[in-house]
Amino acid sequence: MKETRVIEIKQSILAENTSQADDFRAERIAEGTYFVDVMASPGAGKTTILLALIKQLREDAAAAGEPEPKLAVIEADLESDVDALKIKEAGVQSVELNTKGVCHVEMNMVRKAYAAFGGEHYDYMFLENIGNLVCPAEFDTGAHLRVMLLSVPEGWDKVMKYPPMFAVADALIVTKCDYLPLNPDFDMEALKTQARVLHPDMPIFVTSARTGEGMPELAAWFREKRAEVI
Ligand SMILES: Nc1nc2c(ncn2[C@@H]2O[C@H](COP(=O)(O)OP(=O)(O)OP(=O)(O)O)[C@@H](O)[C@H]2O)c(=O)[nH]1
Ligand SMILES: [Mg+2]
Repeated sequence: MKETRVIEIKQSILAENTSQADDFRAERIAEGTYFVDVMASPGAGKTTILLALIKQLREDAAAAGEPEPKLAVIEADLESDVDALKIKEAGVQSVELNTKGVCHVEMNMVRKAYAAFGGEHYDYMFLENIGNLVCPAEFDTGAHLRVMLLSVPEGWDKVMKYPPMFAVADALIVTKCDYLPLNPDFDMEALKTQARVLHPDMPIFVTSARTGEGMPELAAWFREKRAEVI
């Protein structure tokens, strides 16, 4: 009988991706671009919270007498350019990254999307990752910060069911909290307890892009995290 050879492809692909991600992080720090990966399930409110955050960052800068922050967004989707157009309408540079069915974003994709900005430097560059609660966890996107959204209509128990995504996140952002009165089953305390099993110090923001609740605190936290490295 012939010998069987087992080749560990997955590990080497992930290791190569992580090494490219480390290079990308360092390059962006050197040019002053803080890169944030926004992850969540489809429809959790990624694009809407990015729009609310853009507004908040601009308002805060104006209130502090600072120049308007330079912002850019990479919009990753399986297909279409709907979200990139929404971001463009807000006057922010955006690139649509169509993965053509691939359920996560890898470094070669991030590089191509970033190159499409033509060498511009930004105060903040955001990635709206593919709407998916499983696959993006495994692929480092070169971001300095990864945040995980969970919307109130999805239910509070997702941390237990999809732990890898929450485990790689630096913060949990509960979205659509204006739906809380309509969803009495949503147990915020149980959600926080579960999140802190994975990350004892996990920052948790309770937000509504619709009402603006939690947006000033979230924007302030992004500024703080950026200031730690840039
Ligand atoms: N009530 C309420 N609705 C929201 C809020 N944020 C988003 N929505 C709505 O939720 C739906 C999905 O929001 P999106 O921002 O498109 O969600 P997404 O995660 O970007 O979706 P995909 O890119 O398709 O994965 C839209 O109808 C939004 O108007 C919120 O804070 N409150
Ligand atoms: Mg979207």
